[in-house]
Amino acid sequence: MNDHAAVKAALRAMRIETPSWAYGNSGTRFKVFAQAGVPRNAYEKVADAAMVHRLTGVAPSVALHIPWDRVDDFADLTRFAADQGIALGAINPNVFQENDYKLGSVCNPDARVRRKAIDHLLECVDIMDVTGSSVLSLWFADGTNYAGQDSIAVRQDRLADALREVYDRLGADQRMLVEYKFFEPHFYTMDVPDWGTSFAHCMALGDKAQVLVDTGHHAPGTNIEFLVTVLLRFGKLGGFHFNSRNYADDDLMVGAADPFQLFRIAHELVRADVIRPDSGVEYMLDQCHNLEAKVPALVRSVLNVQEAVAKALLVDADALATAQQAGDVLAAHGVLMDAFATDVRPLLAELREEMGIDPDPIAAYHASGYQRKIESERADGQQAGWGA
Ligand code: PSV
Ligand code: MN
Ligand code: MN
Repeated sequence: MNDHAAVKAALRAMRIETPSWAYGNSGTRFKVFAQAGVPRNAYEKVADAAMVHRLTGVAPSVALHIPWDRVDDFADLTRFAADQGIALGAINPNVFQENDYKLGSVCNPDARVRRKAIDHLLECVDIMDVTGSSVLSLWFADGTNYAGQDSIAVRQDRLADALREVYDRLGADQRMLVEYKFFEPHFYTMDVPDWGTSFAHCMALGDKAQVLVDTGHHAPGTNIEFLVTVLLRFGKLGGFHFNSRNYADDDLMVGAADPFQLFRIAHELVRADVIRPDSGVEYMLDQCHNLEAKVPALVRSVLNVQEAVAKALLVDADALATAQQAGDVLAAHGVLMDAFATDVRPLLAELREEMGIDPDPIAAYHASGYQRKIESERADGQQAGWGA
């Protein structure tokens, strides 16, 4: 696309959801370095997410993790979010942090534990009914550590049964996105280790079940843009958890480790015309900020996604098709590299001015006094949820 007005219109319409847990304290199993000013509850996480939206103009919703973000009255939290100018987005059930889940949640050999896990998933659909969320984002830590520990086959049956029960409970405008992860916390098998397993279950379930691609959940060397393209082909790409990785599930800022990979993924998304907010593909971040300040890190992450998408929108599709058809390998590759090498920051700054926001959102954050305000108002902020 060479028409800058059309590129800006597409970028203006795009929606990127931030995760509530990224605003809380996080760290590694060695140490959590608490930061001043982090939210003490779900309301303050929503307030921070609203600040990211005010600064970027393209992050109008926040994903919740239950029970990390459990509140007494979700209708009240929904109203609070609306007053702040954002909506509550995907609901992420948590079936991995209780002793009962040691041997798994929906795949656990104990029927009582499976029931408990399924009931939590169903409860999360009840919450969606109140918050108006349309996405149930499922990730299962289930798996085994040793050969023979449990039956791989029977665990798949239990998984299918649980997914079916939850699927049947979904409302007309609700979907379940099934995330996969190739290892961790288990090291012999994960019950949903890859996009193929997720895809197969989603195909068996029906149209309201789709695959969630977390960019940090693949083996090194996996070609993510390839699998994204295949999922799109079958209408099974439900959305993303964006982050970046150098080694495993690092959860670093999206676009930090490998901006070229992000661009290559964005190219396939632009080609399939699914950047639009009504495309059915959800763009969500799933990150934690262990060293850097949280709010500006989320702003930076949103900008990184925008920059990758802007470059992808600038790919000369006609020139690319001509070169591909002619079998001109270098010319085709050159078309992509030209777009990737374009400095899109002036275009994005121009877009922000047109949107009535500061062209430099990070500088605007530092000038806003927001960090000073939250540091003085909030004592003893909440840990994101892991290893608390
Ligand atoms: C698991 O690694 C994951 O990617 C899932 O999306 C969880 O919901 C999230 O991280 C937070 O732990
Ligand atoms: Mn994830
Ligand atoms: Mn993860």
